[in-house]
Amino acid sequence: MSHVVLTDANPTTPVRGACPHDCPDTCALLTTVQNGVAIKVQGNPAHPHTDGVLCTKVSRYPERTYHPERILQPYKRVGLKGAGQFEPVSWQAALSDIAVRLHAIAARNPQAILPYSYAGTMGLVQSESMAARFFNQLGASQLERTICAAAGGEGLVHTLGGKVGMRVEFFSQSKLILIWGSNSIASNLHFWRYAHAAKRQGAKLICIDPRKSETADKCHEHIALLPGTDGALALSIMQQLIVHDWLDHDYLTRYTLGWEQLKARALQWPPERAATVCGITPEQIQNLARDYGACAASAVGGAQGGSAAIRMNYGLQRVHGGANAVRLIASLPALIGAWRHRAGGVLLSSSGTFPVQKAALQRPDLLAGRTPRSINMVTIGDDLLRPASAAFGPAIEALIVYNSNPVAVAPESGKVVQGFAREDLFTVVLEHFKTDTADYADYILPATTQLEHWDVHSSYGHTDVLLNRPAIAPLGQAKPNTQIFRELAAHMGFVDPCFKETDEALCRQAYGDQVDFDALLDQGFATLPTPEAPFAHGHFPTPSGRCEFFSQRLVDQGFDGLPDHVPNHEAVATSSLYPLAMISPPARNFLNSTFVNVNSLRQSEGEPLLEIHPADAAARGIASGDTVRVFNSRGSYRCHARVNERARPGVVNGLGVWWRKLGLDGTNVNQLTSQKLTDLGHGPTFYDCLVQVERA
Ligand SMILES: Nc1nc2c(c(=O)[nH]1)N[C@H]1C(S)=C(S)[C@@H](COP(=O)(O)OP(=O)(O)OC[C@H]3O[C@@H](n4cnc5c(=O)[nH]c(N)nc54)[C@H](O)[C@@H]3O)O[C@H]1N2
Ligand SMILES: Nc1nc2c(c(=O)[nH]1)N[C@H]1C(S)=C(S)[C@@H](COP(=O)(O)OP(=O)(O)OC[C@H]3O[C@@H](n4cnc5c(=O)[nH]c(N)nc54)[C@H](O)[C@@H]3O)O[C@H]1N2
Ligand SMILES: [Mo]
Repeated sequence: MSHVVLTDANPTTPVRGACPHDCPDTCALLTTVQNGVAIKVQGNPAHPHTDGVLCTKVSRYPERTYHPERILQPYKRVGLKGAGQFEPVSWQAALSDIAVRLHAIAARNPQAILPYSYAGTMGLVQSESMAARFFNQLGASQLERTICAAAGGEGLVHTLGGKVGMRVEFFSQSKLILIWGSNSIASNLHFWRYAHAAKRQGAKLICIDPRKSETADKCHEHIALLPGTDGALALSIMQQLIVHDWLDHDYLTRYTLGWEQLKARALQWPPERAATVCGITPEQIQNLARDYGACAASAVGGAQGGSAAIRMNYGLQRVHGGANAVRLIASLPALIGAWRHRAGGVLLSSSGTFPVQKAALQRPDLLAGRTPRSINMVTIGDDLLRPASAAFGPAIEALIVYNSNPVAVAPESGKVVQGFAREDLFTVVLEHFKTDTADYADYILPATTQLEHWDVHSSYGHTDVLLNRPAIAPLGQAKPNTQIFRELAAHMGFVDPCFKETDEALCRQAYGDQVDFDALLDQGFATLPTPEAPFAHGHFPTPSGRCEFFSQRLVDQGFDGLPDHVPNHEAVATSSLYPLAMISPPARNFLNSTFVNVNSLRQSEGEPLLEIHPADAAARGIASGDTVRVFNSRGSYRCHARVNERARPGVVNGLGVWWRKLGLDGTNVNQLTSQKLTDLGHGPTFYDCLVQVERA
């Protein structure tokens, strides 16, 4: 293999890597190493999507890696659960004790053991390879990994046939771009660069978001609808396209399924009705539909039409009707034939494009016929508190957490904390830092960062595979997740040879012969061969091969076959006690709860804030800087108010996701969010949450 071993002999050759964070951009990194120390991380200029540019957060990656509070050796709890008191132990002592504890539980019922992980690293190897093998061999409960994208993913699968869509680079050629439920400048910067290029060439940009985000500031128009009303807006756009005949009839006939039924439903949504639901004006809907319809084949009098593109992001599907809203929005391009152009269509996620060899990495065959139950990560609060029952199975007795910080990020943290605080729960946390979750561990095991291990990546915002080489040796006694599970497997007596495979071997297995691994080794990235306009002639990966407005698969599962507007569980104006809707979108300088402890980034964000509209603030005697109490039936949270028009009337924005222990009273916004689920996909409803606010 053509390893570029980075030693002091070639101190100036940067090491090629990949950003591991949960972000659509999956950037190619170049790390400069001197004397074995990573001194700088930059974007790789050779990778077209990264284009040499990183976000502020990731350019601080060395500051995070060499943070004085990095966990660099195993720790064992000495104080009460959650008190955060630990003493150092050796790896040998930690792993043998953990193995003894897990053995004892597994002997009664392995399903009492639950892995809890998400996307702290998106790398295919450090997320679900050795760890998945370990838990499959054990026969532990499976985790339903739903906390981010489950509803939207289902919406795409039942409309387009998969997590597929436009190629992101072609947004630079679009004439109209709807940025829908996405604060791209904060959360998808490298998409924004394409949108901005289109803007410079005269494209119109429209942002659809309850919050006047940094991205809304830079668009030509901003439609500040109420949270969870996107489905109603999409239906009303359709109604307008129909009544004005801004349609591509040829595309509808050839390449879609269920048009007559969808048409009948959409006609029930004139702008006046939708405007009331969405909290906007009928004119805003008419104008939006006119701009979109102007790109239809019939509107421009030819078969081609103009190129209208939609960039959705997951912000709009964290509500009860999230999947239905995504179904409706993903249907729009077919109405006007936008897919005929490479610069038209919709993109929510590209992850379905990647030929990941999941079974090779995760080895479900190790289950050997056992079918353990699945636990939804969104309801971890309730599930940790559930006793054994016939329906639930055994109570959860052990929790192994890696790549996730559930005490901060899971909804209804009051319950989550109560669960983690159980003295009879055995908890192991693999981490870089003493997070809110690590505070509740019995053992904290030190994990390596992306600069210290191998990995291979797909992306959900572009279609390139990236390789990550280690730039530096593991710090202290830290080990890659894979190595920790390899060693734990040995302590458990697991003898399958797959527990001996190296990280480099796993990197090769991730794509098997679907991707030229030597090219990856040479260049650091490889572009998947995908068509420029994937659905110009239908070929949707649905059962019918058409864009499915109507889904027989959903009917078979007992759902409505057609998408509809599904109101929030907690819709505005349905509670006199809690009259305000709260959304909690990401803060620009954090990545979920990652980076909150990096001083330079925390200083940029300041402190946990609640944005509130001047009218809502005045009605409560609240001024900017006041400490406020935000509360509902699930809990109460204190922070400072920022009175401004980033918040629309009736909606407050609690930017997330802060570490609880760095907040004013040791809580964060998730003290208020609920464990209620989405319409499809069992996803979370973080942005479907009513609250009241008062001066504290
Ligand atoms: N800087 C930064 N980047 C990130 C993240 C981060 O935490 N910080 N998180 C990453 C993760 S985990 C993901 S999943 C991706 C995508 O992450 P997303 O969370 O989808 O990120 P945003 O693009 O910020 O989109 C959220 C936007 O949706 C808006 N929104 C909230 N409710 C609604 C609604 O009901 N309708 C509509 N139309 N809009 C709504 C919010 O106000 C916000 O501006 O980004 C990733 N990128
Ligand atoms: N209120 C509210 N809550 C939210 C959201 C919101 O918008 N509002 N967003 C939701 C979304 S979209 C998501 S995706 C989830 C995200 O939730 P999580 O996936 O839990 O994301 P993070 O909070 O970033 O925590 C990841 C942790 O993994 C650790 N880590 C990183 N790399 C490694 C590694 O290689 N090994 C090990 N062992 N650990 C590692 C990091 O140090 C970090 O503490 O949060 C959700 N929660
Ligand atoms: Mo996410």
